Amino acid sequence: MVDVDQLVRDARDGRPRAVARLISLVEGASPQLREVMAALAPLTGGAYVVGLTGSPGVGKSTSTSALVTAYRKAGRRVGVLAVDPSSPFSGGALLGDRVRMSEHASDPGVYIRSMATRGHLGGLAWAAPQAIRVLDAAGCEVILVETVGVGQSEVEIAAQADTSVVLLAPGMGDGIQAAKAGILEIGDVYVVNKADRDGADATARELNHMLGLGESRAPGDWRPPIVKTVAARAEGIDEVVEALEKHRAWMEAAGVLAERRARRAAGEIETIALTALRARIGDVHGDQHLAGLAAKVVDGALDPYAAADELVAELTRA
Ligand SMILES: Nc1nc2c(ncn2[C@@H]2O[C@H](COP(=O)(O)OP(=O)(O)O)[C@@H](O)[C@H]2O)c(=O)[nH]1
Ligand SMILES: [Mg+2]
Repeated sequence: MVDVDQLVRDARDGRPRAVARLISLVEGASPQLREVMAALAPLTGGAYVVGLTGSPGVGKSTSTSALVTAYRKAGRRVGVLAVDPSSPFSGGALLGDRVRMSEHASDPGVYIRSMATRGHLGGLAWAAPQAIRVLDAAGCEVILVETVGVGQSEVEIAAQADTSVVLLAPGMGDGIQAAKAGILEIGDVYVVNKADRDGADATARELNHMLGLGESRAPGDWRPPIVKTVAARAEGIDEVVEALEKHRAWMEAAGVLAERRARRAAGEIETIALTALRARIGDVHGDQHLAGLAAKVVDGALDPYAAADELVAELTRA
C-alpha cells in the first residue's frame, strides 16, 4: 500500500517522481484510486487546461514544446499530457513526441506524461481527466493536452479542456478532413502551422470561410482567431499564447469557464456512476437477473423498457 498523503505532499513540493507515481495509480485504476482522488480534490481547480488537436503530423508536439518554452519564460509551471486514445501502449506515435519534448526533460517546472487509454475501464472519458487532476494538484498552472489520435476521441479530449486549439497545416487536405472529424465545431483558437510552406494563406482563408468568421455575431460572442505559426522555429507562438489568454479572460468574464467546468464535472460523475452500475450488472446476482429478464423479453412476457426499468431498480436497490 502506498502512503497517499505523503505522495500528494511530495507532488505538491514539486517532486516529479511523486507526480509520476500518482498518475500511475490513477491510470492503473489502483484500489487506492478513491483515496488518491479524495486527497487531490481540495488541491485542484487552479490549472488552465488547453487541448491541442489536429491530424497526425500537423505539428501538435512541436507546438506544445514551443508553448512550454513560452510559458516557462513567463515563470509558469506547466504540465503536458499526450493522450493516445487508439493504442493500448504509449509507444509508437508517442516516441517521436518524447524526442520533441526532450529539451524540457530536465526542467523541474515541467511535467510531461503520455498515456494510452484504449482498453481502459470506462475508457478515455474516465482516464484523462484524472491525470489532469493530478497535474493540477501538483501545482501546474497550465496543462497542455495533446491528442495523438483523430476522430471522435479527439473531440472527447477537447471536451476536457478549458480552451481547445485546433491545428491545421497547408497541403494536407485538412479543411475537408477537419470538417469530417467535426473538429471545426470545437476550436476556440485555430492555428495554421507550417506557415513556412506554400498554401498557408489559402488554408487560413478556407478556414475563415468554413468557420463563417466573416459573418456577424452577437456582441459578446467569442470569435475564434486564426493564428499562423511556424512551430519548428517558434514563430507565432507568442500570438498563440496571447490568443489563449484572451480566450481565458473572455470565458471568465462571460461565465463560460465555470459553465464548462461544471459540465465537465457532471460528465465525469456520470461516467463513474455508469461504470459502477455496469460493473454491478456483471455481478453474479445481476447477471442472473439480467438473463432472467432477457428470457422474458424473448418470450414477449415483458417489453425491453419495462425490463430495463426493473434492472435499474434492482441495481440501485442495494
Ligand atoms: N516545415 C515545418 N515543419 C514543421 C513545423 N512544425 C512541425 N514541423 C515538422 O512536422 C513534423 C510533425 O510534427 P509533430 O509536432 O510531431 O506533429 P504531431 O503529429 O501533430 O504532433 C515534424 O517533422 C516536425 O519537425 C513547421 O512549422 N514547419
Ligand atoms: Mg504528436
